[in-house]
Amino acid sequence: MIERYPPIWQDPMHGSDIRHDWQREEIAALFALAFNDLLYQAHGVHRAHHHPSTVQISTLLSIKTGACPEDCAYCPQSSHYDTQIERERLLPVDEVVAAARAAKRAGATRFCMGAAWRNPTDKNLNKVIEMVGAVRAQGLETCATLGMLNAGQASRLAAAGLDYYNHNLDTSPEYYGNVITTRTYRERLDTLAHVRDAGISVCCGGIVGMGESAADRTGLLQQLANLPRHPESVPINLLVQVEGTPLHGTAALDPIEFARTIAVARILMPASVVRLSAGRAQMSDELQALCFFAGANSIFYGDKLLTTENPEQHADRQLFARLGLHTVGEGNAPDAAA
Ligand code: SAM
Ligand code: DTB
Ligand code: SF4
Repeated sequence: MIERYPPIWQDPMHGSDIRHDWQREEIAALFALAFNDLLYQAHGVHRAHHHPSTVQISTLLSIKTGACPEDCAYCPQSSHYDTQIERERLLPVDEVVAAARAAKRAGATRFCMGAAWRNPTDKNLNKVIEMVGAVRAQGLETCATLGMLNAGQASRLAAAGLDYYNHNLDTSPEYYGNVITTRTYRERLDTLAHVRDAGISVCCGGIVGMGESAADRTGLLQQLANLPRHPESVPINLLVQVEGTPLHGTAALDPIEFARTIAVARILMPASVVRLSAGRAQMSDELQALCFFAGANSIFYGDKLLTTENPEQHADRQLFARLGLHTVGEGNAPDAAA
């Protein structure tokens, strides 16, 4: 097995290990490696493409919360389920700018605006475009996650200067129907193609711990790695179980399997930034440290994700200090040392 996967990071042509033809069997074989072999390989790939101790941090803001018409079985914001979410209409631009400023002061380099929409209306998009301009003016990278986009909407966001668009595949094509019935996998791929064609950087990943099989985790990573271009940013979310959602009560994923998922994502998409995304509040520091070693080099930073809890900023700063991790752009932010 090890012979089949030579240490590709030793290749001086780094670009040559970027592949888009990963077969399921190959990916399953990576998952099946002895843990130490897998982590060694993943960490080698990581070092060949990224600074090993630098982590990019993004801050999320829910700009429109709850009452979403989609039925994503994991999501507290779906109107199909009875959860304790306080609905909110689209936030005014000045509130978004205030949150972006605070995120920048705290050391974030990217600000990600999320809306509980199936897709934005053109009127809503005008508002988001205003927000993108105002957030950029604060000196932050911008990201938005607004649901499905058509080609025209993606072009408008690109023209507004949006840096990243987040749209996840969530799981394997085979498991997808168990989780979402109101939008197809094909529609997700179409949105991703529009975002890519518009010249916006793609942020695309998925969720594990939803009761999917190991084969489904393999299938998700295969879909991501075999996109025409790898997403620049790959968020790997661990399901945050929210009471009232159908997935509440799902058997927890083995943390070692989670670390394996990060490691395999790193090997398949060597140059992408892999984000250790939702679920960190439920993880031990040790698991997070393992994930950073396995190739994760980005997190969501700030005490809230969209509607659920994320670790406190000071806890993350302490963890970074204990691990000797530095953040992208560190030193530019007044509060970064706090
Ligand atoms: N409504 C838009 C959409 O779904 O494309 C944008 C916002 S949506 C909340 C963004 C992503 O958050 C989802 O695709 C899903 O991957 C992730 N997410 C939502 N709820 C989650 C949960 N409970 N645990 C982990 N990830 C979650
Ligand atoms: C992503 O992959 N994870 C983020 C972001 N993209 C938008 C969202 C996580 C949401 C977790 C549940 C919540 O806080 O509502
Ligand atoms: Fe709506 Fe997005 Fe939640 Fe699905 S994940 S219910 S589309 S907010």
